[in-house]
Amino acid sequence: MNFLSGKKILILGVASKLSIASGIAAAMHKAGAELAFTYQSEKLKDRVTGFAESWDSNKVYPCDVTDDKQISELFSKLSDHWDGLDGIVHCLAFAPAHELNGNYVDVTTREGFITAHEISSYSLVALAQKGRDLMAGRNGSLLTLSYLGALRSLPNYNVMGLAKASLEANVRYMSAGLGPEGTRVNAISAGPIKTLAAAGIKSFRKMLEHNAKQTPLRRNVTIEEVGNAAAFLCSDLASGITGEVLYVDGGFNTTAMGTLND
Ligand code: NAD
Ligand code: 0WE
Repeated sequence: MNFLSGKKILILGVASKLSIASGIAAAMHKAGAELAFTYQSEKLKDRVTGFAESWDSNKVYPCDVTDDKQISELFSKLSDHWDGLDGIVHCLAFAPAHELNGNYVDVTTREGFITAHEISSYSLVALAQKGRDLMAGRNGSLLTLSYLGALRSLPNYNVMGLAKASLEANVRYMSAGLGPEGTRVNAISAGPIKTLAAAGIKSFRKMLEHNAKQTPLRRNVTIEEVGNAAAFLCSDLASGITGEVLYVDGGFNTTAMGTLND
């Protein structure tokens, strides 16, 4: 099904084959999209270049989202090869590790708060600003990844929850700002998945087990499932959807009281 054929899409956040961004790239490639990628630091360059090749792409650029110059240069290099851009997939987040372990009120610092919000939320509008001209008038689409911790408190997610709340508000304000020129902005709120970003988190395995047991589908979701929803949201099949947060979490967010009858 080539429902993304002719679409040019930029994906940020591939770090390993387990990355949610990799699941999205695979699904979009399968749907016929032309892809470009970024890497955060030189040590990821060769790895991301290899992944890009496997999805028939030779477009791989550096972009640490804390650096305005790298964001500007990304779109200027992209525009040397592409006359337009149909999608940006923002699949990245960061908070200092020590703020993702312990009582939120004990462990939160001004610096960690600022870092988490800058990398995980501000970067979405920064990318949209610099990519705007390339995307305008093409019914383009921006997509980001969120988590239920934006709305509910849960152990250890801490300042990342605030950053995801900001990110989801960013999606709504950006959809209002970019809607008039035809650009849609959405988020997927994914259930927990074992990726590199999850590997460093204390008791993540326990959380995955608990989550699977308490979810309507009785299992955790996969990067393939997130990828398929992402491909849909960035396609013309989703042309009426903007400002939305779509849950790909096996139904977890819709329940309370867990699974008493099991
Ligand atoms: P991952 O470790 O594979 O990806 C995180 C990416 O963020 C990496 O590619 C890393 O290079 C990038 N990154 C961090 N700081 C950056 C910076 N300053 N500039 C550019 N890139 C930077 O982990 P993942 O789980 O695939 O995370 C992708 C997104 O999915 C994140 O927004 C995360 O919050 C979200 N998410 C993850 C889960 C989960 O359980 N894994 C669930 C819901 C949402
Ligand atoms: O958004 C995330 C994780 C994002 C993340 C992960 C790290 C680990 C390494 C942001 N910053 C860092 N910083 C590091 O130094 N998720 C949705 C996955 C996740 O992380 C958790 C979770 C879940 C789910 C942390 C605590 C509790 C639950």
